[in-house]
Amino acid sequence: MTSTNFSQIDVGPGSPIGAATRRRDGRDKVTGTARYAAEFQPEGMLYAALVTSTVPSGTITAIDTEEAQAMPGVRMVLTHLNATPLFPALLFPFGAAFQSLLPLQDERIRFSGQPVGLVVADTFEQATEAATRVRVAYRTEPFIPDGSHPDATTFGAEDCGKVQEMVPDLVMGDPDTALAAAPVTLDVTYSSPRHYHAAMELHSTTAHWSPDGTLTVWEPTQWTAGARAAFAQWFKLPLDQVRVISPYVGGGFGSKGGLHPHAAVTAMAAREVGQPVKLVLTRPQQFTCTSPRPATRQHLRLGADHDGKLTALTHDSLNETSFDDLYIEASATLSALTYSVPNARSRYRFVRVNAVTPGSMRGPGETMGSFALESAMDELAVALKLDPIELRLRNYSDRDQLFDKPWSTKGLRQAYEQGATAFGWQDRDPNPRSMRNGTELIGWGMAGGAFPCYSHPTSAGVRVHADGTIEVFSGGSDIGTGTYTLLAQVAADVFGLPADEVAVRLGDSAYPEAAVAGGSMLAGALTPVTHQAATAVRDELIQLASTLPGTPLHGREASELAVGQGRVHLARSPDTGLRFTEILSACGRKLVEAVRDTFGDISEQDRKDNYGTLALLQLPAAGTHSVYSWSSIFAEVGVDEELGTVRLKRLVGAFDCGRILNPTTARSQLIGGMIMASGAALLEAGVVDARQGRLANPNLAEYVVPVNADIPEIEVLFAGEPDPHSNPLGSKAIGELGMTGVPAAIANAVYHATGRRVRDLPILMEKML
Ligand code: MCN
Ligand code: MOS
Repeated sequence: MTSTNFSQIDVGPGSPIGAATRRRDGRDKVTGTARYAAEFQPEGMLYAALVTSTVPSGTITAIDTEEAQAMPGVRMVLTHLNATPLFPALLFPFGAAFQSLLPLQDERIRFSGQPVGLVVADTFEQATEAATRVRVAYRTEPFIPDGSHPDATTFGAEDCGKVQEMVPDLVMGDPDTALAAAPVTLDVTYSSPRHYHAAMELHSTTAHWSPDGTLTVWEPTQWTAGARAAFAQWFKLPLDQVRVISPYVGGGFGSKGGLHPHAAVTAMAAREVGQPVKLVLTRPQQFTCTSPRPATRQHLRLGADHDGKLTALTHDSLNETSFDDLYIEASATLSALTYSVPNARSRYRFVRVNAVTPGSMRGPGETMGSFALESAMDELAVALKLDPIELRLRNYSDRDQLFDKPWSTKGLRQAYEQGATAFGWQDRDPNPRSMRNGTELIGWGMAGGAFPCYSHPTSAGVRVHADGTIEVFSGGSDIGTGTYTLLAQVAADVFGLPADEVAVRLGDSAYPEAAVAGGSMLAGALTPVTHQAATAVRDELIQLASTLPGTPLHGREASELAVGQGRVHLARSPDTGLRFTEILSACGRKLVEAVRDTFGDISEQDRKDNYGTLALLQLPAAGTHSVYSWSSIFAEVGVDEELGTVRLKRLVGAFDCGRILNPTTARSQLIGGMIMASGAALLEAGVVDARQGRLANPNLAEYVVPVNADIPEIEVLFAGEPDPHSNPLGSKAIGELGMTGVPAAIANAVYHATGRRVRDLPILMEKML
């Protein structure tokens, strides 16, 4: 499939697609009836507690489980001494394992917090207590706590193999020569600490082996097909012997895009003990053994002429990774295409640290990359005494120069305009420290952002039952985004019904496989295929109706018939028709069903296998056009002149995301992203205890995320139009877009308020002194 060999789905004026529709799972969630993965209790279920290493590097020299084993209710203590073999699972994005670490397979310790044992007991309390009695002795070896350690060594793309193909170093023109010749230059470095997803729902695994060797796992996941593949690989099972169930996800933000080692060891325990086992990570374990956004250091050089036209740009991005794996935080990739610049280069380097393998966190790459690029653009605007929007307009790119393709649609100019108007940007005094409110210095800053629109084949099914119920079903996830609501809207469009008359079932690998709710691509992949499946069902109902003798529909051409309000009727005379229930009963059918997938011609096995990998992920410029979402962010901060406290006062975001499928859930996504990114700007930092080589604040008391009192008024504006090249419904990515540009807009506002440029996140009060 290329991004142009589809025809657009016609969305008529009153269609439920695009209508502001409240999230259908909202009530179930706030009343506690939505059942999350950890709330399933298979019969005979036991509880597990994880034992994790207390040293960052070395080997286990002895492990004493005797006391734990003798505790009441304890059924099993698994360590590397009695664990059974696990087989390697393919690593994300080629598979769904986020870490190559196979837990409890040897005595080696790579990071503090690494799983070293699992206690299984009758109750949660017994398991938790017994886990504290497992005594582990270590021989500690030298370790690299973080990238600033003198023994830390950095390395580059040359060693990156397959993963590197995903984000190659990019060069256009001759940036070094152009920089040397540029009349105005900027050479700056930005940095950011480790960021943690801090989802409300803890990671958990509930594993159940049937006597026939089938594994069922309740696991909160953004990708049931990926999770199924990873379990199948760990245990060398055929895909159809694994089922992953995850109807709701209480926040994933990337951390539940793939699986972490604790899931493997829980399933192993369930098999060994012969009963279902549930493990829920503790909050500190969630920090230390799932994969966070790594710390970054980004070096940017900009060259421009006196009018502010960029002549050169280089972006060198460094991120931490683990000793086991190479994780690329792709912060530099978009820098060479965001603005029009003839000479550009982006490049990656890495530093290995003794910490868990990092992973995707909302806007991986784009969030911190846009912090660096959009801060640098602000610094250049200051140096040139240009309005920051004006500088951006002078470098507006009308074409993807990196991949040499036209943009599909680009509403960034409109986004600047709408955002600036809503914010009141024209009243800004450009001089730092020029605006105040009592003891507070007021600052206004802006930034832009872009987010790639990926696509991936996906599938969904639609059924009409004999009782008239209409059901959409797919393995896709709703992680709080609105998938349930969207798919009801889409089916409702096809059947001419209100959206709340459609049932939607998601988050079960037994349903048709879907792409990951990741890379902000699921809505764009799943809504068109659901439309196709619903249309196929509708067409079959029409066809069946026309075969029913003795009815006014008998013998009619499909073009003479239409569907609406649960009926097939004469297109010209809507009162003359048959209910779906009547049609099914007259034909003696239990249901009419269609499943559609967008893989095209591919064998059944290849199709199944490819749902567990992102190897066929289609990049934004894969088709005839380059497809991106765009953002423009405006922030107001107040900085207390005496105390240095920074308060966020106002945020306005204007976004081009193509067709908005549901303005209510889309707005909620964008607000959520903006809030999360303001946490990165002002509050969030994983603090490394360099002496112990471990995270010093693995909890929500000391890893500070924004709460209601930190969040001001946020305004969201839509500046796009349906995109004929993104997918048949013309939507573009939203889920991560709210993150991009926000940290820079806030940092730029802080500069405007105070004259202080903070290049190291978060912007804490001590950096104001
Ligand atoms: N939408 C829309 N119109 C569009 C595109 C999307 O109305 N043109 C709305 C829909 O409500 C859709 C939602 O935005 O359900 C997100 O769609 P999309 O951009 O396709 O993103 P995904 O469905 O792939 O969701 C994943 C994305 C990612 S990658 C992260 S990380 C993230 C995010 O969504 N994590 C989240 N949003 C999150 N929201 C919540 N509540 N929790 C998370 O963990
Ligand atoms: Mo989102 S970080 O791509 O799951």
